[in-house]
Amino acid sequence: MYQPELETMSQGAKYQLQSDRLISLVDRLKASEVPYWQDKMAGVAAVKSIDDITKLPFTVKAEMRNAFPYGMLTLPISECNRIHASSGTSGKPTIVGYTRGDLDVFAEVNARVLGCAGARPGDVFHNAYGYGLFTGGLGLHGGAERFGVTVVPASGGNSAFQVELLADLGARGLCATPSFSLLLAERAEAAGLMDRIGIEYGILGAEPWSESMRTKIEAAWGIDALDIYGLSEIIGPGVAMESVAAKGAPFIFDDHFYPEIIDPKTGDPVLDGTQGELVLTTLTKEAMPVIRYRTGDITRFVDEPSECGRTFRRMDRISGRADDMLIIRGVNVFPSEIEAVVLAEPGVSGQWAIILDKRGTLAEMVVRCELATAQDIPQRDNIRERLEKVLHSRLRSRTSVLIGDPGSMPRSELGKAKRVFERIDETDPLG
Ligand code: DLL
Repeated sequence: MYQPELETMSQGAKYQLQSDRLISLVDRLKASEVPYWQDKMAGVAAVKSIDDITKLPFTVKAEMRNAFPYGMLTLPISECNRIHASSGTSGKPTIVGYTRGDLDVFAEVNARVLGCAGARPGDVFHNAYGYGLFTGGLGLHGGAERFGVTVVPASGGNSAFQVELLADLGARGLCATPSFSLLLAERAEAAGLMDRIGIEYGILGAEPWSESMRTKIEAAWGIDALDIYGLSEIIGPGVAMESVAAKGAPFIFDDHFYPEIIDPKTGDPVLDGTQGELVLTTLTKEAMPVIRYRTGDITRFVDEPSECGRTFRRMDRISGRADDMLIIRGVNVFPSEIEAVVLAEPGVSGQWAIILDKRGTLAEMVVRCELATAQDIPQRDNIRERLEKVLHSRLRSRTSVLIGDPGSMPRSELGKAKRVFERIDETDPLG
């Protein structure tokens, strides 16, 4: 554990720390002369404890876009040491500024991430998250240096070269998106390098993934595959992380990022254990704090103690973003739920996609995947029937499954995996 005293803090001490931090944050923001903060805090009373957080206003993504580029900074940009940006799908990205102190917290929480994964000082640690405006590469890089491992700043892409580096440099840890980690496993296998690669843990996130995907990644590499969660608007990676002893429910580092889960329609807190939208408040950010940021990510609290002794609040893995939820003939489903079904089949590989065929009046969903190996070819029809049956019972309507030959699905080397495609004419969106 990187910071045993902080990571196993008693609930009473945590409550006091969170309250003190929220009180000073609100006082600081109320005194700010920045127009965004004056508007935001107008009429907001001082808080007395963390329990008063529900009296504060929410923050939504659109406010960040409107404040482009520096409108939400509490300090002049000259007092920031770095900026990152979140990749917006439309329009301008969101710019996030970090002071020296913010970069310290960024490194600290990511050092905790390495501790959760079972890293040891002196490990060679292969970082395949993109370096640049994206927070993944530099965020884990800072955490890795702070923890005391030797970082290989591989960045994204170039999978054939990356597997050689993994073999030659002796990495014990890997961080990447789950989809890229699986692509690397495929490349390593094809290049005959598996025997020379000794990774033991993977720190995988930045995109939704399922337990079935975890099973595939762990089997392909023989590692512990662990879920890391984060978002640029809050800090980047290192908002939440699973530990080896507590797979299935990541710890939210709630001494820095205070979590709430609300009903996305009413904004009211949901009953503990019920799914809703994750809302986060940064308790310690200097340059660009956010209060009650509506992440759009859907999860629920998991209030179970963990064997590793960490006392952070825990959540379920993120099912997806509220905007990514599909409504198939009136049934709501997240792409990650489809993934869980498809990848539970040992005969299919980890590559899959959903095609929403919009050529007719009612959109049809087609699930596309591929066989894992040539030995699975005789099983193709059986696998298809099994998958269609399970999807039918989940979605209460018929779903077609198309299973291609091994290697027939397109693979992406960079960024986050795209899983949902629309088909509007005769062109196959998967090419
Ligand atoms: O993806 C930061 C990050 C880098 C996290 C490396 C983990 C590892 P953004 O590009 O701003 O930041 O995207 C944030 O990605 O709101 C979620 O919708 C999604 N996301 C991130 N991690 C997970 C995860 C980085 N473990 C957005 N599971 C978030 C599911 C995730 N979704």
